[in-house]
Amino acid sequence: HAAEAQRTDLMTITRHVLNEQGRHPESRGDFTILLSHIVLGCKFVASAGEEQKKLDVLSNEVFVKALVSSGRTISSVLKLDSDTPFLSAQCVLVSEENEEAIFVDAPLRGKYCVCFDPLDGSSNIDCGVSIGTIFGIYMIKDKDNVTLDDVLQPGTDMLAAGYCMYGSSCTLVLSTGNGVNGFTLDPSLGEFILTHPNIKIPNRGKIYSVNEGNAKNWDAPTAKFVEKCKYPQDGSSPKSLRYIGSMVADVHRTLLYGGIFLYPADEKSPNGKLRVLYEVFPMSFLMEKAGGQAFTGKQRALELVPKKIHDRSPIFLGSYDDVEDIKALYASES
Ligand code: AHM
Ligand code: MG
Repeated sequence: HAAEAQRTDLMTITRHVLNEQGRHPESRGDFTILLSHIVLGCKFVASAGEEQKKLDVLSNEVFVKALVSSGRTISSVLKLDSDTPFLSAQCVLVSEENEEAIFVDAPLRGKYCVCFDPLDGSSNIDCGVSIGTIFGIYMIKDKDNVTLDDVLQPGTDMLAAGYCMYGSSCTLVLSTGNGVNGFTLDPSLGEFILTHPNIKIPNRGKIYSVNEGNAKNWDAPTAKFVEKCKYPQDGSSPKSLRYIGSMVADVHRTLLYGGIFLYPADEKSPNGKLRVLYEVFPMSFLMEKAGGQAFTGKQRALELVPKKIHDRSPIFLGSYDDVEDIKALYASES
């Protein structure tokens, strides 16, 4: 009976977010509508694998349009009573695919900023390896004066973050600030259903994940860390190496199985490769909310304050104790 009850009591992503927002009744419909437009973009990408046009370009168009139009939906509510807290939709959009930030026209403006990578890992598209969408959501500071500073905020100010992985199944992982939950797309329902409630990353893992082809240019702490993964001196077993080269897939495995994902600085790219606003921050937010850590080699990743929307940063994220180890190596270096 219990199993039957569970099978018929479908916890969709919308229902889940509405429940979570229950504690903040003023933001209920608001955030949920914004998220449902992100979810629409994810469903589109999941179903558009056969398109002729470049999938990354197409994905970007779909997300921008879905997000801007969520503003239109809300603006009619806005006009009814501008004093209600239902000032929703997003104001500023930052996409990996757009050089400049997109400011949503004033009449459609709400209070959220969304930073996203519509299709990360796109070099993997043509061989069928998992790729994903990554997003982070902020609140604007002053509705009447929206500037780039609204997105150039430290990751600690993020309200919510998530990713959607297009793989053997389509999985959306989300945190709105308390805990991390995973939802799997049921294609026959067209709904994301809660399948991984309250994800916690193991405190230590058996896997490290890094592009070892860059080893000759690594700094000393990174080199020493990877050496220890292979030849541990404390009697523990060597770690396994897994590297897909698709951040969403590598981070997803790290979150579920534990371990550490590294995209360090190297001589050629002193800031690493990954982008702060829509790669490093959302993934760092999820890791911390799942009980792990995220470190840049200098500081807690979420405390970075980006200067430009496409800034990069080195990143080490994953199991709490594994990240402690790399922190110790950087500390002993300085
Ligand atoms: P992209 O935004 O151009 O797709 O690049 C980001 C991707 C990440 O998904 C992945 O972690 C990383 O690049 C892999 O880089 P590399 O091929 O240098 O190992
Ligand atoms: Mg990317």
